[in-house]
Amino acid sequence: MNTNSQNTFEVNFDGLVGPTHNYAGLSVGNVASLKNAAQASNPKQGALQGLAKMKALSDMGLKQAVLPPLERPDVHVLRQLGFSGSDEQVITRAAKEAPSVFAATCSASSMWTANACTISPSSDTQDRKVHFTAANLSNKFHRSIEAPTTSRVLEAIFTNSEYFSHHEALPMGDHFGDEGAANHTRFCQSYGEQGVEFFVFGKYAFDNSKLFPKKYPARQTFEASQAIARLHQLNKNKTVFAQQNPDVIDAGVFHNDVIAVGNQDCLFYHETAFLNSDKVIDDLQTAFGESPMHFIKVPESSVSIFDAVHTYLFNSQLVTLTDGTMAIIAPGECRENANVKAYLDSVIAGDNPISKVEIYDVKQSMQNGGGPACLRQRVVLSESEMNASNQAVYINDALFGTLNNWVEKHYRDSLSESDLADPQLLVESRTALDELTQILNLDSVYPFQL
Ligand code: SUG
Repeated sequence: MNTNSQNTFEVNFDGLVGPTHNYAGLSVGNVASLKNAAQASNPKQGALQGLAKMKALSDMGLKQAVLPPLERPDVHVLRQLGFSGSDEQVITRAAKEAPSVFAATCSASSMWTANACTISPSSDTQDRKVHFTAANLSNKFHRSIEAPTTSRVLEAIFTNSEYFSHHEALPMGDHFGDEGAANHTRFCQSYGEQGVEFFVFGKYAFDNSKLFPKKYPARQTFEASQAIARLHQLNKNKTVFAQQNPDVIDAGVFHNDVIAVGNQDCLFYHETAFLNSDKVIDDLQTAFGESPMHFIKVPESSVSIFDAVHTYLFNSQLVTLTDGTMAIIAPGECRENANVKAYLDSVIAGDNPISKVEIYDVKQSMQNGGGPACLRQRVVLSESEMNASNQAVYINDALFGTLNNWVEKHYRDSLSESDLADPQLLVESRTALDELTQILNLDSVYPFQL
């Protein structure tokens, strides 16, 4: 339990890109995923790109940790679906008889740890514990199979029940579709103080009279967001719910973190992000209290929704640097678009807390619709909570070196659809993950280890 006013940090837990990272076009509503379907991927490059970003943030003096990939192909799920025999036979049969189902069980989508869960820091919760709810990700089959192992991983890192409280994923199904922190932002004065938790949802599941997107699915429901707030024992006056603008979902904004990002007292967002935008901003300021928040509203005339979706400007990380100013950690695509680049230059020059922009190449992930912010889960931890967590996952020079070598040793540098059915890929992945559980001191978290 966090009881005193000790140092409190935001720690970014980035997902390691998994050995089966591939482009299977699995995410309707996610423009990049569909556009790059069937391209060959480079899992090794993807993992190294992610690690380089982690190292860079750690070198900036920020707290950085890593979450492991999940076991793929998911033979356990394929068995549930009626494929039988040895593991090798299960894979071969599934690939032949139900190639689309098989591809879904091979996705390395757990790399986008923003979707892994929703976390509320102890300064926001009534029992003063850090609360975790694994996301059910029920809108996409390939992601709906992530939660059980994600929960085991979170429990292996945040084990001490004196500090940490874990909740099961919400019930499966569209009504309680929950995409984790991709639709959750926390505002605060300093990380250790009670903050405002901001939940953005795509539709009301139990009220068809309300607006909802017409072309693409709304993955997060109001009712799911409310359930998380209840489970995490949040103070009602410090919790704000807002509906995403259905039109932007239909333009490819499948999560709120594709159109808005917040940190401490600052919200950087596109003017079309929310329904009833003015009220949303008022609600946030009221919950935040007297001290004025910084609302950086980006007009369509400066950056169009199209450019926002294609460059992932808002899927940047907004982080507080050691000097107290903020930096935008943006994907390489933002530098390649003249409008977006010019806008970013103007943000740095403007009257706001953002002092610099750092660009990282995470193209392997971007081609599946995952930018810098998708790749990380933010965990606000006090010193004693950090000390009570598994120390082996925190990035330092030694772990960075070990993980780079581990990737070089186990990962392929090209993967196409037909490679996924190669039983040797399963053997390689399991060998890699077995070694990783030792590196990260995780015990047995994967189905093949249980
Ligand atoms: O859920 N892409 C992921 C991208 C998740 C991005 N996360 C956040 N915005 N927080 C998704 O749509 C594509 C997989 C494929 O097509 O192979 C995929 O799952």
